[in-house]
Amino acid sequence: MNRLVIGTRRYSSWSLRGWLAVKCAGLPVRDEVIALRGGGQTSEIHEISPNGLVPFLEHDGARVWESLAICEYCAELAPVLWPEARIARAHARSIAGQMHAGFGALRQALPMNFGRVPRPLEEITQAVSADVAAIDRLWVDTRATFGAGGAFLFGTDFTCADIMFAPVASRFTSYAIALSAEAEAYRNAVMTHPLMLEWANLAAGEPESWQLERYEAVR
Ligand SMILES: N[C@@H](CCC(=O)N[C@@H](CS)C(=O)NCC(=O)O)C(=O)O
Repeated sequence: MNRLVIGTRRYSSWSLRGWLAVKCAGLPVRDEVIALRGGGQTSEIHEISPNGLVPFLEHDGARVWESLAICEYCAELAPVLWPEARIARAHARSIAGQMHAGFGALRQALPMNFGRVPRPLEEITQAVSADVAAIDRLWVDTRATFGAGGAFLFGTDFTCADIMFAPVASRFTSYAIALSAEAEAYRNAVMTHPLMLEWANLAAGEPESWQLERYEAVR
């Protein structure tokens, strides 16, 4: 069975990463969407995915979980998903890993919500501001060093590094986060990537009954 199991598109940032990687690699897999209950309570996922979380990929006998592992799997089949040059590739892997492992304050306070009418949070903690500043700097520095000739972190190709940060671009949009001009341009490039527009469109078509108060009520 070839399938990518994902959660509610409106909220599931890790699913978005897996889905983008699979789409960029052109894997012929069917999307299976499970309505999330949040906080690891979606018991159906436990019967499918070894870590009890989405995304989960099955492709030609391979079973892959953890979004970064899915990115790596897709990049084996579509090497363009990492920059070709060794030093750029090392940087791309480092920042993708940093995103996968970090920026917890930002992820906690600004849950991804594709349906949120963009508006600022009532209050932003210092820890969140520090994450925003670090990501802004990281985007700007990466683009300045490796991004010449294109709109993405490593130029024209949309790599796994862009994929790992794509939900952050969505969060910065939904919560009207102020960025430097360069980071803002990059955020825009990500949000208008055709696959991001496709995801937004699919998210908008999800049943209203899938919406969760805990994410909708974020002030
Ligand atoms: N480290 C995992 C995180 C995956 C994760 O936390 N997925 C969330 C959805 S975004 C989930 O499955 N939640 C289960 C639930 O809400 O019940 C990855 O990179 O794939």
